Amino acid sequence: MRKLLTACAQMGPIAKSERRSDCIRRLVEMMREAKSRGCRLVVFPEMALTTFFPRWMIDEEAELDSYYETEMPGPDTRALFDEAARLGIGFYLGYAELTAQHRRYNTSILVDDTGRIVGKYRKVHLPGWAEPLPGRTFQHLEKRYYEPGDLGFPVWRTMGGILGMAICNDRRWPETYRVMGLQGVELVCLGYNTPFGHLNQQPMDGLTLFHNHLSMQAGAYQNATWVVGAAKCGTEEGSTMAGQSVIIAPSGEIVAQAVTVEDEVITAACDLDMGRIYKETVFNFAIHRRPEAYGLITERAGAILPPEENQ
Ligand code: ING
Repeated sequence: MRKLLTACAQMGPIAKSERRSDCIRRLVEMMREAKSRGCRLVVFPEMALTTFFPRWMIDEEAELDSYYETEMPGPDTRALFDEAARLGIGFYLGYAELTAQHRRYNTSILVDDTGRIVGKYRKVHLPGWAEPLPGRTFQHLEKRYYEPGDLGFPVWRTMGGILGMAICNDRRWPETYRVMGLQGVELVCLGYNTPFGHLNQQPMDGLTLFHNHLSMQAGAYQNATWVVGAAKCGTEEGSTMAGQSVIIAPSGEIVAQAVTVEDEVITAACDLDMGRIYKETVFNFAIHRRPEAYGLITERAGAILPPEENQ
């Protein structure tokens, strides 16, 4: 039994005025709490260093750039890496990345318990829109401020298991987990910032929390993997975001769940061998999957309807 003691560190709101060093202090405090409970890995949210800036139309490029990291670790985040190495705990961290080529990505990294960056992931599925919608209090401009990820969905052997990463909206797409499942993933780290009222549509908006867990529980079960979902939540600059951070077993069962909308650490002893029985039976991909029947999944992006009746 390969137990990976894992923490999911939910964050409450990050104010626009909050400095990176303030966020790092909060992350370090939760990292220490995770270590005090014996954890070897802690998962932080998506965009854990700044407020969720895609809720606004930002015209000034200098202001927009101020939300991105141009180096990782950088002057502020170095303290998080140093503390992780001192404590001997690995972590997943979500942040806005600005590359030397001036490309913008919604990014996460996986750092092992020696403080080494093991892997990087860039969010593939960008929700929302590129131009501000009239009449909305809050926008959702990730398609304006980020490019789709260009790294695919890799997995890495680290901390005694096979770990993968995803970010927020990725969790709603079965392809995300399946590509990692086809690489034998055993634990998916995933941060999210999920505002209520994303579409101003009822009953959909009222089902935000249900759809949050439904997406992750389905992904976990259908790929026999642990899923650790860390929210940034609460009312941030007037926008209220979903919490209910969660640690989900390969069975699809929730084994730990946050109960506040503040900084909160939840933990579980993740047996990385728990998925084996599913991978050898119900979800034995090699003997049950029929790729020859799945062509449309990669051949087309949008649905193409069948011809009208009686044609
Ligand atoms: N946020 C949201 C998410 O996928 C959203 C966008 C909210 C989509 C509610 C659908 C419903 O959780 C990010 N950052 O992707």
